[in-house]
Amino acid sequence: SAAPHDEVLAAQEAHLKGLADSEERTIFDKIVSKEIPATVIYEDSLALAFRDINPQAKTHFLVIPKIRAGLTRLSKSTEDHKALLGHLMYTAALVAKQEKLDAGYRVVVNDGVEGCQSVYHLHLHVLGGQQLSWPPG
Ligand code: D5M
Repeated sequence: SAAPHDEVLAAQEAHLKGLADSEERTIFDKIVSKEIPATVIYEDSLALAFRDINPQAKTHFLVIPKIRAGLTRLSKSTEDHKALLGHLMYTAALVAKQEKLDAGYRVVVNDGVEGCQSVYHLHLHVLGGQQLSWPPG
């Protein structure tokens, strides 16, 4: 149905009003706006998926919200973000299927300094296409 989708867009707009001017854009905003190129493998009104420039597995792509909406990092999420976060997780599964990762894959969110986050625009890493090991470092 369109309703949850409209809710997410409304929440994004509300966040943007308060946050757009107070936080710097990142390289991912420039990928969304096509100012810099990326290998985009999926796109809808809320989310974009593209291949990681520095792949850590045979298949490695990122899923991001097109509008950051205050989500510099997962730990900044609020109640208002819940529908968007669900959409991103579902999109990761959808694109993993598109990428034929039928034998399994890993979804990772790095948060902050100790999580080794380098780009402060929320993104889900999806890694697969090979046997992975556990735990990560
Ligand atoms: O991961 C940030 C990820 O973003 C890292 O795996 C590299 C990737 N990256 C950075 N710049 C680009 C461009 N231009 N295209 C594609 N992928 C990119 P983090 O979790 O923040 O450490």
